[in-house]
Amino acid sequence: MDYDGITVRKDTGVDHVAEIVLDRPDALNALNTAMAESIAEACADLGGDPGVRAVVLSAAGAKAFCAGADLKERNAMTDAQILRQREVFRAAFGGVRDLPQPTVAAVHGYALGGGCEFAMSCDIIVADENAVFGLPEVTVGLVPGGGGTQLALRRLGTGLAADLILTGRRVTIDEAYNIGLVARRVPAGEARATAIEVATTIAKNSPVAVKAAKRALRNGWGVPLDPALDIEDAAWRTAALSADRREGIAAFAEKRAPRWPGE
Ligand code: CO8
Repeated sequence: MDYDGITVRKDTGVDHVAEIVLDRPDALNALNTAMAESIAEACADLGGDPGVRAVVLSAAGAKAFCAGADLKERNAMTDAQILRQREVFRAAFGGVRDLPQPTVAAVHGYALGGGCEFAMSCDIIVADENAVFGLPEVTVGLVPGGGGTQLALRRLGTGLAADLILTGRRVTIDEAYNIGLVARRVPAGEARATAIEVATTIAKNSPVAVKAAKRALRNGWGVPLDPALDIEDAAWRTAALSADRREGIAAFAEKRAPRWPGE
């Protein structure tokens, strides 16, 4: 498929691991309309591909993961155009968030505004020592709109989410790691390789179980305990009644690697 502003790889060199690369390095991978359309299309394709078991979201260039929405493109837009663009952007962020397979963000350099929201839309964030996160939307008259207010609340809690979103301040890797925004902190230049490793580990597990566990993690947050445990129970039943579960236990008993049917 022809994509604009991103590169999509199904041949990462690792079985079952695909990669979406934000690929406008001259603009610090800022998100424009064409790129957002491409991200939504790529997610629809990868999400429906049974050969893909984990997706890495990485970025080209040395300086940034993504510097947010393309403010130059927006500068020339009317209100009506901005509203139309919003729907395209929502589809892009929703596409990443709603991928049924686990997603791993590989962050280096700036992850600001929409860039931070893309990272938070992934299940796991790997970031290098030079990563800088922030939700500076209020400094340009906006509110985070790629899921940022709600994802920050869920990941960080009300106090920290308010601090970051209302001040628009930047967060260096030390703080990002300490507050749990970043799951794995790695030396400069190693975020992508580590994210691929994480995705590789995930892709070796039962695809049915991994997707069901992701659904439970995502849908149980903020739900009272008893209905949340029902969500976990539904995930458990999906896995327990699957061919993957039968294969997983047989492989354990026969002391061999499982060959997942994926159903
Ligand atoms: N849009 C367009 N171009 C950008 C952007 C951007 N967001 N950020 C950087 N660039 C361009 C610069 O204009 C520059 O281009 P040129 O060389 O042609 O002038 C090039 O990238 C390099 O940037 P700088 O020279 O500025 O590099 P610095 O190292 O000096 O600074 C920064 C890097 C700190 C990242 C700085 O560029 C910056 O502050 N950028 C803007 C960051 C920002 O405010 N982002 C938030 C935007 S709002 C947003 O993301 C809302 C998303 C909502 C989406 C959800 C809708 C549903």
